[in-house]
Amino acid sequence: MLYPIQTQTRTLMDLSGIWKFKVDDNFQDDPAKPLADAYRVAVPASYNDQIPDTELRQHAGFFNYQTRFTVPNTLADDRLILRFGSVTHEAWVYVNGEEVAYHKGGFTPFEADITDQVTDGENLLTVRVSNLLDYSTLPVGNYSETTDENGGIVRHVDENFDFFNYSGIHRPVKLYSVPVAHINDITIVPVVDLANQSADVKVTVQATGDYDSVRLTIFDEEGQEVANGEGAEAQLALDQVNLWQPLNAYLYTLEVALVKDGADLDVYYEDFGVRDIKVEKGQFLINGEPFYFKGFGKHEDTYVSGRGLNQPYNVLDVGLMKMMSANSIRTSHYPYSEEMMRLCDREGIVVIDEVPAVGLLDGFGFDALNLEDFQNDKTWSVMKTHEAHEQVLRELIARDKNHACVVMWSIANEAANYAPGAYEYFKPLFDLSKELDPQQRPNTYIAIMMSTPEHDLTTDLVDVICLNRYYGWYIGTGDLAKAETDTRSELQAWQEKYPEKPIMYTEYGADTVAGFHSVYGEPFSEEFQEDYYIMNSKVFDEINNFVGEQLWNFSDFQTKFGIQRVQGNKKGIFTREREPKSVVRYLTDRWKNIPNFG
Ligand code: GCB
Repeated sequence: MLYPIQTQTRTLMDLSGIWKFKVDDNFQDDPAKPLADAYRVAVPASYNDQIPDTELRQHAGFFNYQTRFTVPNTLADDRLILRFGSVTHEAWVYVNGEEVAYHKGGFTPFEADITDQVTDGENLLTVRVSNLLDYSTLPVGNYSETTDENGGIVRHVDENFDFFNYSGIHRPVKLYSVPVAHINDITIVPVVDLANQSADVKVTVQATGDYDSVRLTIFDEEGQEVANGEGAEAQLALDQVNLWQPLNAYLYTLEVALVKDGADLDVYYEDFGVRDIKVEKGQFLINGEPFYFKGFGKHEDTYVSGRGLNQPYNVLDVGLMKMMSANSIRTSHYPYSEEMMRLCDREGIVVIDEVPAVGLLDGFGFDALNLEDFQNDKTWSVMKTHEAHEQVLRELIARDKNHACVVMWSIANEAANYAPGAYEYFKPLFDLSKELDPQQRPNTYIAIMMSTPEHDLTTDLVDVICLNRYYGWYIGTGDLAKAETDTRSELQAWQEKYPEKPIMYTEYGADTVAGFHSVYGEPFSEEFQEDYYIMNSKVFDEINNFVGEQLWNFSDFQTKFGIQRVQGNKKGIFTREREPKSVVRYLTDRWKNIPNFG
């Protein structure tokens, strides 16, 4: 799916703004009529933190959003496409009362051709949204219903994960025009010849309508033409190629034109980077060199916007990462906005791209011991997520396949990979990822603490062993000496059992309340957080196949209520406002001295 842009043949209109918003649990509002008694909220953003009403913020159920738009009559000969960057988690879209789109899954884009529904003058756009989650959705939620005093249904979602269930129209709503003959999709696969500093760029174009030919032109960053070709399937050669490198990005632009009788019917521009990714002999190679991941698990989480697109925060976050010599993120625990992915391409931030497969555990909680009855774990008989899982993988790869920044797909975060049935559940998904990804990137899942070398049943599937570990925090809280021994012996065991597989940490951290200090280095203090990271770093440096450290979390973030959470998760090394905790200085010094390669 192409990102919506304006070109000489396409007009792009942004429907962001203040929309009407109203709870409608009993489906009483008519999508063809103006919403009465509605709140007003900004779109895109989560609705939750925009209205100071506790019940509404926590509400589980159905909502209606509504706005109006008009279409310039200069576009009368074109097709009109309405596109949502994401609506969390389920959406029904109506134009002038007629349903034009339905989409389930809160983190990927969808669109509809609304040419036939649009009228002259004002059009009414109504979006019905549900934020309900259950054992068939991703992420996974525990769903239940009770009745109120009038016999009405009251819905409840208890999240099977550790982030607030922000919802609403989270990403931009765009209306764009395309000519009748137009480009639908472009796939770019750069095949690099490192020795000769050249690349063959394989291009596939999908288009609709009546056209004679497809013209392809590649421009460098100075706007100079460096290659051209013709056809819906073509291979273009680049000499003296400028590689896309971590923190040193270089992007080419591919211009695709559909041509008829010598005239350009439709034109689209897709930026891409040329780089080579391989996993070999315990190393993660980018452009032939062993890469070391330094960075973060994150969330899309900011004040007021909630999980909604917040570009200034994205820009600041990337700036702070660069300030610390970090080079990578994981899009924990769902696909991030297309705008963030484009920014990472531009800034050279390496991305592990994750589907929203989080909560695949029967019995989520902070007491890891609850999950240790491996044989009787029922996760894979009670989960009904298979269909949703295939869909999110298809949609993520379709959306992100051309991004240079994406170096690996993460097929789940902290699932019950140790429980009977895990292999049977995951094997088809790993196969599907290989089938779908034109660039054949490595695949992984992110392993929870109970997935040890002894108990994990699915490690054979992954290219890189990615571990979330909380020794000294959830296990042996405060005892860093024991944590060090445990960390070392587990990492050594992984390395012994899988000598060919690279190993990295994708989470490790300790809740830290900014401004709490302790001469004893007690848990929750800034001193403890620093000691904890110093201990982990020391062990990492002893392990040969250890290819990276992505800590948890970049910044404090909002969660559901719980006695382990003080207005959210405080494992950020930055606060939610992005003020640094003391450990930022330690990590900056460390990361400045660890090269990206080597
Ligand atoms: C994890 C989860 C993450 C939580 C984190 C924590 O393992 O992957 O979503 O926020 O632990 O802080 O407990």
